[in-house]
Amino acid sequence: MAFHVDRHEKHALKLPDRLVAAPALTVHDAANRNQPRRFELTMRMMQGMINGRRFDGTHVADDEIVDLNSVEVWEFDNRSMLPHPMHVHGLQFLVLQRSQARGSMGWGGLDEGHVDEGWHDTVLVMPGERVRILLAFRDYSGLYLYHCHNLEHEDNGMMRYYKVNV
Ligand SMILES: [Cu+2]
Repeated sequence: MAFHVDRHEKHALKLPDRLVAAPALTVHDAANRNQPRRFELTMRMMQGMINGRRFDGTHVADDEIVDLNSVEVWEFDNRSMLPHPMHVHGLQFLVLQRSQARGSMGWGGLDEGHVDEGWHDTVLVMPGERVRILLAFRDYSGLYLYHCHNLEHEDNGMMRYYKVNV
């Protein structure tokens, strides 16, 4: 494809002096800060599972229902031999903590390259690792997906809905 530019356009766009303030959120806002909602990530014959379940349309299990206007800590526990970039729809979250529950399984050192500051919509959970995140379910109720963003894994079942209840 070739582009032929035949006129010059001016624009009056300007960056704002101040960006939107990020909403303050700390682990103390979470009612379950000492008992995270847990999600075990497992693989069996390349079939991905979250808490032993595979994708099941819009069906949500009891432990996949949260309350509107609540703040929660979730923990992804990777019990498989593969990394899982876990993506949560409908919001952005903070990464609180990583721990190597079952050793680094050979990837030790890579963890120093993880950038956990700031707002995320996806967090990489390495094999044997537990990662805790902080989520605020504000503004919107309804059904939202959460899943591994590795195409082979999400297409093989490692995707579920969670529900924000009014
Ligand atoms: Cu995965």
